[in-house]
Amino acid sequence: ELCKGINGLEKVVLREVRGFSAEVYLYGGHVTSWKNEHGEELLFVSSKANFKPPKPIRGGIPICFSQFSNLGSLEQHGFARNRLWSVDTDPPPFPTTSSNKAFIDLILKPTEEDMKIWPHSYEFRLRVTLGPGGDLMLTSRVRNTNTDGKPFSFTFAYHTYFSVSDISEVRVEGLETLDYLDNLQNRERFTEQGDAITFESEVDKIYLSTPTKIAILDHEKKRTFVIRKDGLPDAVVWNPWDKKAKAMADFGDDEYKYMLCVEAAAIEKPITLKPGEEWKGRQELSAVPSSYCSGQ
Ligand code: TA6
Repeated sequence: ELCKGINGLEKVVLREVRGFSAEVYLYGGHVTSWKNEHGEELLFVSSKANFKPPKPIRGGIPICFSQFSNLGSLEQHGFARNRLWSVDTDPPPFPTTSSNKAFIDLILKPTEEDMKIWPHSYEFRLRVTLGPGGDLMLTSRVRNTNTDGKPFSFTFAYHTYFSVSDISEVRVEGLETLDYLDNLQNRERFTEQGDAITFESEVDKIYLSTPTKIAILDHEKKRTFVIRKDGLPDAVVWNPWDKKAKAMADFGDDEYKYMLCVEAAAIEKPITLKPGEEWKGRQELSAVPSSYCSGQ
């Protein structure tokens, strides 16, 4: 249901029959909570997050559109996460629990102001769905509605912050041996080594042409997050570690220990749409018990 969240910002709460829940703020179209049937929060939101426009919310699933990072002339990660979205009245305006799926449709279109910084007409529809087993699905549809015949290009990421019990006990599987651009080394291209990724220091890598399925194993919780994605060939892995954590005002000094960003993205090859064309990018998150023991 639609209700008031932090600082009076409107949010939609989705509930699933077995007790899973999710929350998405109209500000930023920003998912800030995904809880399992035990009420355990699966996403990370910083205790120092700003829920105050125009600052983006630190955590959850920021929508990076129409520009990832500083790959262009717009503000960092583009404007979508700093805009007020609306409930999309075209499809059913409120969560419809057909076959115990709860979902909400949000929409973002440019204002006159927006057109000054990114001179394109578009319709960005975001559907957030809580599936029968508690899976969280985000589907983005971007349509070029330019009437001047102009195509446009954009880069995109679901900047997902997963909650982990201890970053030094986390492994990521599915990105082995892939090429990546290392943001800590002038985005130069390297090739990942052959086994699962583990974390002992700051990581900021854009993996290219990644598989549709990526797993994040949390040893202590004996839990694996699985990301399944479509239309999003790349994947960013980011942990700020201690120095960068201290440098972020909206992030606790030791919070890097309890989060990991793995971001389904389209970065290396920007998406280009002609007027009338639509792009779809989808990620489906699930949290499953895993018997992973560290060092396996
Ligand atoms: O996705 C990784 C990254 O691009 C990092 O370089 C870091 O800047 C992070 O995003 C957070 O960006 P933000 O603008 O949300 O502080």
